[in-house]
Amino acid sequence: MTTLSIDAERLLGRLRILGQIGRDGNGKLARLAGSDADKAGRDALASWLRDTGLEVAIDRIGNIFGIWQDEANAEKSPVLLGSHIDTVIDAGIYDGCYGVIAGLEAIATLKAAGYVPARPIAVAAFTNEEGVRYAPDMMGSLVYAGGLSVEEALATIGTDGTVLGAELERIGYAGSLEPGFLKPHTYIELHIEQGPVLEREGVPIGAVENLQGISWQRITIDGDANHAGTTPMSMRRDAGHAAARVVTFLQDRARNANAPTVATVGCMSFEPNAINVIPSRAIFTVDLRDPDEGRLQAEEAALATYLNELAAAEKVKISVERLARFEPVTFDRNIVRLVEDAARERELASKRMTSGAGHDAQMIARIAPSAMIFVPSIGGISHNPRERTADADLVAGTNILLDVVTRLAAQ
Ligand code: HGY
Ligand code: MN
Ligand code: MN
Repeated sequence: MTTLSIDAERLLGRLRILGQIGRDGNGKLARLAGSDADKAGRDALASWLRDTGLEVAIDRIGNIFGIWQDEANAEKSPVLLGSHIDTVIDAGIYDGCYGVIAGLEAIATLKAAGYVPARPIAVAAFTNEEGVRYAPDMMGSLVYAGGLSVEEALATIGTDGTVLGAELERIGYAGSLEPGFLKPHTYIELHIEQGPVLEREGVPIGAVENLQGISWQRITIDGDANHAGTTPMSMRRDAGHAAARVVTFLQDRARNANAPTVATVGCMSFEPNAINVIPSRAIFTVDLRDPDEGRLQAEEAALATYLNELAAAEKVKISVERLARFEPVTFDRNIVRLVEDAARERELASKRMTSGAGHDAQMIARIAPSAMIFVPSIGGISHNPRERTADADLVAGTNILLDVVTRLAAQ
C-alpha cells in the first residue's frame, strides 16, 4: 500500500483556528470545561466532524465522538483516537487540541483515499481533561472508563461555585448517551510531549510506554487574623507563614530526592488577604507526581507527617481534601511497537518514554489496549502561551498516527 500522507495545510489550519477560539480581551487563551469558550471550541470541532462525514455523538458527561463506520464493520469495536480541547488558563494552542485535530485529519485522509477499514474508527474530545475548573483532571475519560460515576462528575462544584452538569446543559453539550457506549478495540493518543526530552535528544517521535502517578490535594490552614504591627512574632498563628513552610518543604524534598518526583503548589489564596493583617487562612493546592507508586505514596505520607508537625509548631489547624489520585499506568506493548515500526518505516527516529503529564489515554487504558505518540515541545514549554511544536513535527506525528490507526483498523 502506498504510504499515505495527511493534508498538512488542513491540519495546521484547523489547529490555528481552534487556537484563536476562547481568547479573552488580553488575547489570553482559556477554554475551561463548560465555559462559553469551551462551547465555541466544541461547536467548531463538531462542524469539522460533520464536514468529514462522521456521525457526531455526545455522551452525558459531554464527551464528543466523531464516528466513521459502515454497515460492513459497524458490529466491530472501533479504533479510538482522541484527546481533549479544553485548556488551562493562558494556554498554548497544542495541548490536547493537536491530538483531536490530528485524529480527525487521519480519518479524513483515509476516507479521501478510499480506504475501507475492517472496523470503525472514531475520534473523541474528552470533557474536562485539564481539571482546572472542576477536579479531578481527565474527568471525561475517567467517567468514560468507569472510574467515576457520571452523576458524581456532573455534580462537581467548580472553583467558581458552578456545577459541571448545569454548565454542560447551559452550553448545549449534556448528551444523552451513556459514557462507555462505544467500547474501543484500541486507543491511540497523539500529544505534544510538554517536556524537554525529545527536543534535547533531537528525536521527532516519542513512543510513550508509561505515564506517572498523580496526587492532587487542597490544603486549608487556619490560624488567627491579627494586627501586622502590634502582634509579637511569638504570639502569631500565621496561616500564611505556615503555608509558605509547606511550599519550601515540598520543593526541598523533590529537589533533593534521588528520584523523578515532582511537586507543585499552583494555587494559593489568603484570607482576609490584606497587607496589614496576619493571614487567618491559607488555601493552596499540592500536585505530586512520580512514575513509581511506592515513591508517590511515600511522598504523600511524608507530607502528611510534616503537616501534623507543622500544625503543632505553628499552633494552626490544617485540613486536607483529596482532589485526584491516579496510579502510574503502563501502555500496551504491541501498540508501542506499532508506533516504533511506523516511525522506522518513515525513517524517523523514535524514543520510548514516560509521560510526565496526565492524559486521557491513562483512563482509556483501563478499558482498552492504549498507547500514546509524542512530538517535541520547543523549549519543553507547555501550559504556557509560548507552547510550540514545529510544523514539520506536527505533520510527522500525524502521519505516524495515520500509519498506526491503519494497522489497528486492519486487525
Ligand atoms: O495535569 C495534567 O498533567 C494534565 O495536563 N491534565
Ligand atoms: Mn493534554
Ligand atoms: Mn494539559
